[in-house]
Amino acid sequence: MGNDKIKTQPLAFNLQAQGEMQESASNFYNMVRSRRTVRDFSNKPVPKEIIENCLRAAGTAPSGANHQPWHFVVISDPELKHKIREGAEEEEREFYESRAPQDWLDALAPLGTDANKPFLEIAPYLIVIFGEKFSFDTEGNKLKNYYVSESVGIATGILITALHNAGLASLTHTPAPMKFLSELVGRPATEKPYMILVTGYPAENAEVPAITRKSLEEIASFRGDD
Ligand code: IYR
Repeated sequence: MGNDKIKTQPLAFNLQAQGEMQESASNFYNMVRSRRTVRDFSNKPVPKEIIENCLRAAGTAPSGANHQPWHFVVISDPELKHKIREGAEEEEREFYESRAPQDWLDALAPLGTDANKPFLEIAPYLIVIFGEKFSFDTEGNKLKNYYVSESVGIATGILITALHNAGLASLTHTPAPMKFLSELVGRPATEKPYMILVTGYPAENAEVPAITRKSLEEIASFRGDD
């Protein structure tokens, strides 16, 4: 079980000419740089097929030992969204009123966030993302997963990018603790809630904080002569 070396096949690699590579890199940067986290959503419906394809994209992420330790629960049911909002706001009230240290509250002040999360009911879809601490093989044996948070983080990054590319806005929402989500959406204790990705169209005239991104020089260092 599980010890056979996997068969290999030729890599299907799209080798691009240098000019084409430069254009690809620049086009992709221009596409992702226009993404902004949105907190003000429209209730305009989104075709489910778009979400499905974005999830397929997320599912291509690399993962520890290729165990693909993620699960996405896509919620459009108004009643369930209402319950998630109630659960999240309860946690958030505690966070903002007592749990958060002052430095954290100060860091959040420019974003203007508070314990009210109306977007959890307004946005057409809440994607609740879980990391699987264990998987099961085809015979039902428990398999330990590796680098779960890294793997789920990469998959979530691809999902956020895929949604943006498809013309949708998203918001990473992490009420803490998130245990209430497992019970509400009926996932087993072997899975840890990772975050809620709220998605849909932005509200008309939605505003976002006027923030900037660090420059390349600030985020990267190069060692070498080239
Ligand atoms: N989870 C809280 C607080 C919060 C924390 C961080 I770090 C943010 O970047 C934004 C919010 C909330 O959702 O309000």
